[in-house]
Amino acid sequence: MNKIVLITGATSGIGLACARKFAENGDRLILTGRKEQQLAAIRQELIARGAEVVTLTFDVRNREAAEQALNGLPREWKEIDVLVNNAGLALGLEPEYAGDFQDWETMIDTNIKGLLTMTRLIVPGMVERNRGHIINIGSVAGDAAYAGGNVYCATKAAVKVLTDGLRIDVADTSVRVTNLKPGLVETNFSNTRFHGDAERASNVYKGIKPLTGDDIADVAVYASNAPEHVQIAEVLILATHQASGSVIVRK
Ligand code: NDP
Ligand code: 8X3
Repeated sequence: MNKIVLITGATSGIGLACARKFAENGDRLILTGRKEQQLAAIRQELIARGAEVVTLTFDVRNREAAEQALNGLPREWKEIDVLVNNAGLALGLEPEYAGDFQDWETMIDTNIKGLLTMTRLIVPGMVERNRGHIINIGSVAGDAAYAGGNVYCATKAAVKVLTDGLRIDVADTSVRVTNLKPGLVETNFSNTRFHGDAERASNVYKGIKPLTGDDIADVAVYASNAPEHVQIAEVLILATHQASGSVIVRK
Protein backbone atom coordinates (compact mmCIF):
# COMPACT_ATOMS: atom_id res chain seq x y z
CA MET A 1 0.00 0.00 0.00
CA ASN A 2 1.39 3.42 -0.80
CA LYS A 3 1.69 5.49 2.34
CA ILE A 4 1.73 9.17 3.17
CA VAL A 5 5.22 9.93 4.46
CA LEU A 6 6.09 13.24 6.12
CA ILE A 7 9.80 14.05 6.32
CA THR A 8 11.22 16.98 8.30
CA GLY A 9 14.43 18.59 7.05
CA ALA A 10 13.90 17.21 3.55
CA THR A 11 16.06 19.85 1.84
CA SER A 12 19.42 18.17 2.43
CA GLY A 13 21.37 15.03 3.35
CA ILE A 14 19.51 12.16 4.98
CA GLY A 15 16.11 13.87 4.69
CA LEU A 16 16.53 14.48 0.97
CA ALA A 17 17.75 10.91 0.44
CA CYS A 18 14.67 9.66 2.33
CA ALA A 19 12.44 11.79 0.09
CA ARG A 20 13.95 10.18 -3.01
CA LYS A 21 13.89 6.61 -1.64
CA PHE A 22 10.31 6.80 -0.32
CA ALA A 23 9.27 8.28 -3.69
CA GLU A 24 10.94 5.33 -5.47
CA ASN A 25 9.04 3.08 -3.07
CA GLY A 26 5.79 4.51 -4.45
CA ASP A 27 4.85 6.52 -1.37
CA ARG A 28 3.18 9.94 -1.30
CA LEU A 29 5.34 12.62 0.25
CA ILE A 30 4.91 15.62 2.48
CA LEU A 31 8.29 17.32 2.42
CA THR A 32 8.98 19.91 5.08
CA GLY A 33 11.85 22.29 5.64
CA ARG A 34 12.81 25.90 6.06
CA LYS A 35 13.85 26.60 2.46
CA GLU A 36 10.81 27.07 0.25
CA GLN A 37 12.68 27.27 -3.07
CA GLN A 38 14.69 24.12 -2.40
CA LEU A 39 11.55 22.26 -1.37
CA ALA A 40 9.85 23.40 -4.60
CA ALA A 41 12.80 22.18 -6.70
CA ILE A 42 12.82 18.77 -4.98
CA ARG A 43 9.05 18.54 -5.45
CA GLN A 44 9.47 19.20 -9.19
CA GLU A 45 12.22 16.57 -9.42
CA LEU A 46 10.08 13.93 -7.72
CA ILE A 47 6.89 14.82 -9.57
CA ALA A 48 8.81 14.40 -12.83
CA ARG A 49 9.53 10.84 -11.67
CA GLY A 50 5.84 10.19 -11.05
CA ALA A 51 5.62 10.87 -7.31
CA GLU A 52 2.83 12.76 -5.52
CA VAL A 53 4.41 15.48 -3.38
CA VAL A 54 3.30 18.42 -1.28
CA THR A 55 5.64 20.76 0.55
CA LEU A 56 5.28 22.66 3.82
CA THR A 57 7.69 25.42 4.77
CA PHE A 58 8.29 25.90 8.49
CA ASP A 59 10.96 25.74 11.15
CA VAL A 60 10.42 22.80 13.52
CA ARG A 61 11.29 25.12 16.43
CA ASN A 62 8.18 27.17 15.69
CA ARG A 63 5.29 25.21 17.20
CA GLU A 64 2.55 27.54 15.90
CA ALA A 65 3.97 27.48 12.36
CA ALA A 66 4.20 23.68 12.42
CA GLU A 67 0.62 23.37 13.65
CA GLN A 68 -0.69 25.87 11.11
CA ALA A 69 1.12 24.12 8.25
CA LEU A 70 -0.30 20.72 9.21
CA ASN A 71 -3.80 22.14 9.70
CA GLY A 72 -3.59 23.58 6.18
CA LEU A 73 -2.99 20.20 4.54
CA PRO A 74 -5.73 19.20 2.08
CA ARG A 75 -8.05 16.53 3.53
CA GLU A 76 -6.61 13.79 1.33
CA TRP A 77 -3.14 14.43 2.81
CA LYS A 78 -4.09 14.53 6.48
CA GLU A 79 -3.79 10.85 7.33
CA ILE A 80 -0.02 10.66 7.70
CA ASP A 81 1.24 7.07 7.85
CA VAL A 82 4.95 7.65 8.41
CA LEU A 83 6.61 10.53 10.23
CA VAL A 84 10.37 10.79 9.65
CA ASN A 85 11.71 13.08 12.37
CA ASN A 86 14.96 13.95 10.65
CA ALA A 87 15.49 17.74 10.99
CA GLY A 88 18.44 18.28 13.28
CA LEU A 89 21.95 19.56 13.61
CA ALA A 90 25.16 19.74 15.60
CA LEU A 91 26.79 23.08 16.29
CA GLY A 92 30.38 23.32 17.51
CA LEU A 93 32.80 20.81 18.97
CA GLU A 94 34.03 22.83 21.95
CA PRO A 95 34.54 21.32 25.40
CA GLU A 96 31.39 21.48 27.50
CA TYR A 97 32.87 24.18 29.74
CA ALA A 98 33.46 26.42 26.72
CA GLY A 99 30.37 25.83 24.57
CA ASP A 100 28.30 28.57 22.98
CA PHE A 101 24.98 29.22 24.75
CA GLN A 102 23.15 29.99 21.51
CA ASP A 103 24.45 26.82 19.83
CA TRP A 104 23.17 24.81 22.79
CA GLU A 105 19.73 26.41 22.59
CA THR A 106 19.51 25.78 18.84
CA MET A 107 20.44 22.10 19.15
CA ILE A 108 18.08 21.47 22.07
CA ASP A 109 15.22 23.40 20.44
CA THR A 110 15.62 21.61 17.10
CA ASN A 111 16.76 18.07 17.94
CA ILE A 112 14.61 17.54 21.04
CA LYS A 113 11.78 20.08 21.14
CA GLY A 114 11.24 20.14 17.36
CA LEU A 115 11.02 16.34 17.28
CA LEU A 116 8.59 16.42 20.22
CA THR A 117 6.43 19.05 18.51
CA MET A 118 6.07 16.98 15.36
CA THR A 119 5.38 13.86 17.42
CA ARG A 120 2.74 15.62 19.51
CA LEU A 121 1.00 17.04 16.43
CA ILE A 122 1.00 13.93 14.24
CA VAL A 123 0.93 10.84 16.47
CA PRO A 124 -2.60 11.37 17.95
CA GLY A 125 -4.06 10.82 14.46
CA MET A 126 -2.01 7.63 14.09
CA VAL A 127 -3.24 6.35 17.45
CA GLU A 128 -6.83 7.17 16.50
CA ARG A 129 -6.50 5.29 13.20
CA ASN A 130 -4.53 2.49 14.92
CA ARG A 131 -1.97 2.76 12.10
CA GLY A 132 1.30 4.59 11.66
CA HIS A 133 5.04 4.65 12.04
CA ILE A 134 7.41 7.17 13.57
CA ILE A 135 11.02 6.97 12.39
CA ASN A 136 13.30 9.15 14.49
CA ILE A 137 16.80 9.92 13.26
CA GLY A 138 18.93 9.47 16.37
CA SER A 139 22.66 8.88 16.20
CA VAL A 140 25.58 6.83 17.42
CA ALA A 141 26.27 10.10 19.27
CA GLY A 142 23.35 9.22 21.56
CA ASP A 143 24.98 5.95 22.67
CA ALA A 144 28.00 7.55 24.33
CA ALA A 145 29.63 10.97 24.50
CA TYR A 146 32.71 11.72 22.38
CA ALA A 147 35.18 14.59 22.81
CA GLY A 148 33.40 17.89 22.19
CA GLY A 149 30.10 16.13 21.46
CA ASN A 150 28.57 16.94 24.88
CA VAL A 151 25.32 18.79 24.13
CA TYR A 152 24.80 17.29 20.66
CA CYS A 153 25.32 13.79 22.13
CA ALA A 154 22.87 14.65 24.91
CA THR A 155 20.21 15.65 22.36
CA LYS A 156 20.61 12.34 20.55
CA ALA A 157 20.53 10.43 23.86
CA ALA A 158 17.25 12.27 24.43
CA VAL A 159 16.02 11.10 21.02
CA LYS A 160 16.81 7.51 22.07
CA VAL A 161 14.86 7.86 25.34
CA LEU A 162 11.94 9.72 23.73
CA THR A 163 11.74 7.05 21.02
CA ASP A 164 11.70 4.29 23.65
CA GLY A 165 9.12 6.20 25.69
CA LEU A 166 6.84 6.68 22.69
CA ARG A 167 7.16 3.00 21.78
CA ILE A 168 5.93 2.11 25.28
CA ASP A 169 3.09 4.62 25.09
CA VAL A 170 1.73 3.24 21.77
CA ALA A 171 2.40 -0.43 22.50
CA ASP A 172 -1.34 -1.05 22.86
CA THR A 173 -1.85 0.18 19.26
CA SER A 174 -0.49 -0.95 15.88
CA VAL A 175 1.69 2.19 15.64
CA ARG A 176 5.41 1.37 15.26
CA VAL A 177 8.35 3.41 16.50
CA THR A 178 11.91 3.24 15.17
CA ASN A 179 15.18 4.89 16.17
CA LEU A 180 17.74 4.97 13.34
CA LYS A 181 21.20 5.74 14.68
CA PRO A 182 23.68 6.59 11.93
CA GLY A 183 27.41 7.05 12.38
CA LEU A 184 29.44 9.20 10.00
CA VAL A 185 27.26 10.23 7.06
CA GLU A 186 28.68 12.69 4.54
CA THR A 187 26.03 15.41 4.21
CA ASN A 188 25.93 19.10 5.04
CA PHE A 189 26.08 18.10 8.73
CA SER A 190 29.76 18.98 9.34
CA ASN A 191 29.54 22.24 7.36
CA THR A 192 26.75 23.24 9.70
CA ARG A 193 28.62 22.00 12.78
CA PHE A 194 31.70 24.09 11.88
CA HIS A 195 29.65 27.14 10.88
CA GLY A 196 30.61 26.90 7.19
CA ASP A 197 34.32 26.01 7.58
CA ALA A 198 34.41 23.68 4.54
CA GLU A 199 37.98 22.48 5.08
CA ARG A 200 37.35 21.48 8.68
CA ALA A 201 34.12 19.80 7.58
CA SER A 202 35.82 17.75 4.85
CA ASN A 203 38.49 16.56 7.33
CA VAL A 204 35.76 14.71 9.24
CA TYR A 205 35.45 12.27 6.31
CA LYS A 206 39.19 12.00 5.45
CA GLY A 207 40.71 8.52 5.36
CA ILE A 208 37.41 6.66 5.79
CA LYS A 209 34.59 5.85 3.39
CA PRO A 210 31.62 7.45 5.17
CA LEU A 211 27.99 6.47 4.84
CA THR A 212 25.73 8.35 2.44
CA GLY A 213 22.22 9.65 2.99
CA ASP A 214 21.03 6.83 0.72
CA ASP A 215 22.48 4.22 3.09
CA ILE A 216 20.28 5.57 5.88
CA ALA A 217 17.24 6.08 3.65
CA ASP A 218 17.44 2.42 2.55
CA VAL A 219 17.06 1.34 6.19
CA ALA A 220 14.19 3.79 6.75
CA VAL A 221 12.31 2.38 3.75
CA TYR A 222 13.08 -1.18 4.89
CA ALA A 223 11.66 -0.45 8.36
CA SER A 224 8.56 1.13 6.86
CA ASN A 225 7.99 -1.82 4.48
CA ALA A 226 8.40 -4.48 7.18
CA PRO A 227 5.29 -6.63 7.76
CA GLU A 228 2.79 -5.06 10.16
CA HIS A 229 3.72 -7.39 13.03
CA VAL A 230 7.42 -6.43 12.74
CA GLN A 231 8.68 -3.34 14.55
CA ILE A 232 12.25 -2.36 13.73
CA ALA A 233 12.84 -0.74 17.10
CA GLU A 234 16.40 0.52 16.74
CA VAL A 235 19.19 0.26 14.18
CA LEU A 236 22.82 1.42 14.56
CA ILE A 237 24.31 2.01 11.11
CA LEU A 238 28.06 2.58 10.96
CA ALA A 239 30.69 2.90 8.26
CA THR A 240 32.75 -0.30 8.15
CA HIS A 241 35.83 1.35 9.69
CA GLN A 242 33.87 3.11 12.44
CA ALA A 243 33.27 1.10 15.63
CA SER A 244 31.65 3.74 17.87
CA GLY A 245 31.25 7.51 18.13
CA SER A 246 34.92 7.84 19.01
CA VAL A 247 36.60 4.85 17.33
CA ILE A 248 37.19 5.65 13.67
CA VAL A 249 40.06 3.98 11.81
CA ARG A 250 41.38 6.21 9.05
CA LYS A 251 43.70 4.86 6.34
P1 NDP B 1 22.09 18.13 6.77
O1 NDP B 1 22.66 19.36 7.36
O2 NDP B 1 22.51 17.74 5.41
O3 NDP B 1 20.50 18.20 6.82
C1 NDP B 1 19.81 18.67 7.95
C2 NDP B 1 18.40 19.01 7.56
O4 NDP B 1 17.69 19.45 8.75
C3 NDP B 1 18.34 20.16 6.57
O5 NDP B 1 17.28 19.95 5.67
C4 NDP B 1 18.06 21.35 7.47
O6 NDP B 1 17.43 22.42 6.84
C5 NDP B 1 17.09 20.69 8.45
N1 NDP B 1 16.91 21.52 9.63
C6 NDP B 1 17.83 21.94 10.52
N2 NDP B 1 17.26 22.73 11.45
C7 NDP B 1 15.95 22.81 11.12
C8 NDP B 1 14.83 23.47 11.68
N3 NDP B 1 14.96 24.22 12.78
N4 NDP B 1 13.62 23.36 11.09
C9 NDP B 1 13.48 22.60 9.98
N5 NDP B 1 14.49 21.95 9.40
C10 NDP B 1 15.71 22.07 9.96
O7 NDP B 1 22.46 16.99 7.81
P2 NDP B 1 22.03 15.45 7.89
O8 NDP B 1 21.22 15.04 6.75
O9 NDP B 1 23.27 14.70 8.16
O10 NDP B 1 21.18 15.46 9.23
C11 NDP B 1 19.88 14.93 9.32
C12 NDP B 1 19.70 14.26 10.68
O11 NDP B 1 20.61 13.18 10.79
C13 NDP B 1 19.99 15.19 11.87
O12 NDP B 1 19.02 14.94 12.87
C14 NDP B 1 21.37 14.73 12.34
O13 NDP B 1 21.56 14.97 13.70
C15 NDP B 1 21.27 13.24 12.04
N6 NDP B 1 22.52 12.53 11.95
C16 NDP B 1 23.47 12.89 11.04
C17 NDP B 1 24.66 12.18 10.95
C18 NDP B 1 25.76 12.57 10.03
O14 NDP B 1 26.90 12.10 10.24
N7 NDP B 1 25.52 13.36 9.00
C19 NDP B 1 24.86 10.99 11.79
C20 NDP B 1 23.81 10.72 12.72
C21 NDP B 1 22.67 11.45 12.77
P3 NDP B 1 18.22 23.81 6.53
O15 NDP B 1 18.93 23.55 5.25
O16 NDP B 1 17.13 24.81 6.45
O17 NDP B 1 19.17 24.03 7.67
C1 8X3 C 1 26.25 12.45 13.74
C2 8X3 C 1 27.34 11.46 13.90
O1 8X3 C 1 29.40 10.97 15.25
O2 8X3 C 1 29.37 13.03 13.99
O3 8X3 C 1 25.27 12.28 14.70
O4 8X3 C 1 28.05 12.79 15.98
S1 8X3 C 1 28.59 12.10 14.81
